[in-house]
Amino acid sequence: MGKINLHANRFSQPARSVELFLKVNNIPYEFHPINVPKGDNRTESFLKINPTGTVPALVDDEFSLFESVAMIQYLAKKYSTPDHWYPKEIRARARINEYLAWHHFNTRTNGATGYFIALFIKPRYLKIEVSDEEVQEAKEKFEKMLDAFESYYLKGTEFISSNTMSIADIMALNELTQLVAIGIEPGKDRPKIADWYERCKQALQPHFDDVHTDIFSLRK
Ligand SMILES: N[C@@H](CCC(=O)N[C@@H](CS)C(=O)NCC(=O)O)C(=O)O
Repeated sequence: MGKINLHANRFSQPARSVELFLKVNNIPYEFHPINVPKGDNRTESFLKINPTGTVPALVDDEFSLFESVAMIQYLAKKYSTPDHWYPKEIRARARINEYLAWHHFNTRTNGATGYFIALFIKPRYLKIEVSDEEVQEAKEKFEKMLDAFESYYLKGTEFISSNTMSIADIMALNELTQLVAIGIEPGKDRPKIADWYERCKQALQPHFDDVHTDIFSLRK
């Protein structure tokens, strides 16, 4: 079996999710750095791998794939990773899929990434002025997402809709960590989320710290 090739960078939440899944499951891979600000994701060779021009992208021999969730599901099947990551039992899997479908628009776009864009990408990286109203609106959407996350997905379970850790937790953890890197604590005044965050982080060590060195450098 050849090595998996991961084209990515560690500032990207979905890219870190795939890399963490590879690491925690001891799947051999080669990391190909893609510098988005420099435009590595718009080169002809990268667009052949991923026509959408986003990171991460995965190449396994002649097979290439974009979309982080699809990659992790592919890896779980190909390497028969422990069942808890993506349970085979139909209803347990449906619960994980339910979160994964919710994730992109809620945890990510409308929640954590929206707030990260308003607090960091626009003002500090793109040097675009952001009004207080825009920040407030992004914060409210973020808090609304956390309300749902806490009251539904963590209702009575230690991990997302389950008492064992799954790929849903990895995806969510990386989105929320984007904000942790700029000093926002999603678990502040939300003990369930704080406990969940710590539980996931500990379960993924030492890999969690390893893949987060770049994004945590934003704190300095
Ligand atoms: N739904 C995609 C999202 C990928 C994505 O949006 N990646 C961002 C970095 S976090 C990116 O590559 N942005 C560069 C661009 O869109 O040009 C996934 O989960 O893989």
